[in-house]
This record gives sequence, structure tokens and C-alpha cells, in this order.
Amino acid sequence: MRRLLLLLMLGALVSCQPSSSSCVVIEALGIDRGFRVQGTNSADVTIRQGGCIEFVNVDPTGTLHLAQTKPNSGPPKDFSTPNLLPDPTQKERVVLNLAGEYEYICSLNTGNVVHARTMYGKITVR
Ligand SMILES: [Cu+2]
Repeated sequence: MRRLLLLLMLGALVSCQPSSSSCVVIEALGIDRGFRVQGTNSADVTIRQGGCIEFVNVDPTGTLHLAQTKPNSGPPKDFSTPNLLPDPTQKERVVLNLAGEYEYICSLNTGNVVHARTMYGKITVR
């Protein structure tokens, strides 16, 4: 019963998010091409405090990716998306309420440094 209630509450929270978002979209293009802010040639972006990012995996090779704050980079708050399937309809939203610099990387797990070497960027929140 409590479990059901929790699920209902979670459902309510999720449905509160606006369906048409004005988040900045950051695409994971692949190990060789890294991340790109959609419509630009850069993996770096500046957004307003309280703004949001949506990460999406568009890697044509079908490789899994994710986005997380770089360890020990000292962002105002760490974030990590779940694994992003190579499916453009799976967008993982990160809301950044604290100003500062967020260096982010792709790393499927802490032992996987290959992705992080080429897949990285910076989100500045003002
Ligand atoms: Cu990756």
C-alpha cells in the first residue's frame, strides 16, 4: 500500500514537468566526436540559474553514454544521468539551480576512462 502511494506520488511529480521544454539539448555524438550543444559546434554552454539541460544519445554506433559531473571538479552540485540509450526520444533532464561551473564527462562507470577522455564539456550557470 505504501509502495503504491509512493509510486503515485512519483508519477505526480514527473507529470508536473512541462512537456514542451526549453532546455538546452546536449547530444552525445560518440567517443570520437564527444558532446555537442545542439545546433552549435561546442560542448560548452552558459545557462541561467534554474535552467535545464537535456542530455540525449545520438551516437550512430549504438554505444551507451551518460553525462556526469567530472569527479573532483568541485561543481556546486554533482549530477549524473542514468545510462542513455542510443535513442533520441530518451532525454535525461538536469535542472541546475545553483550558479557555478559544471564540468561534465561521459563515463559509463568509474573504470571506464576511455569515454571521459574525449567526451567532456562545461556548463556555466549564471
Ligand atoms: Cu560515452
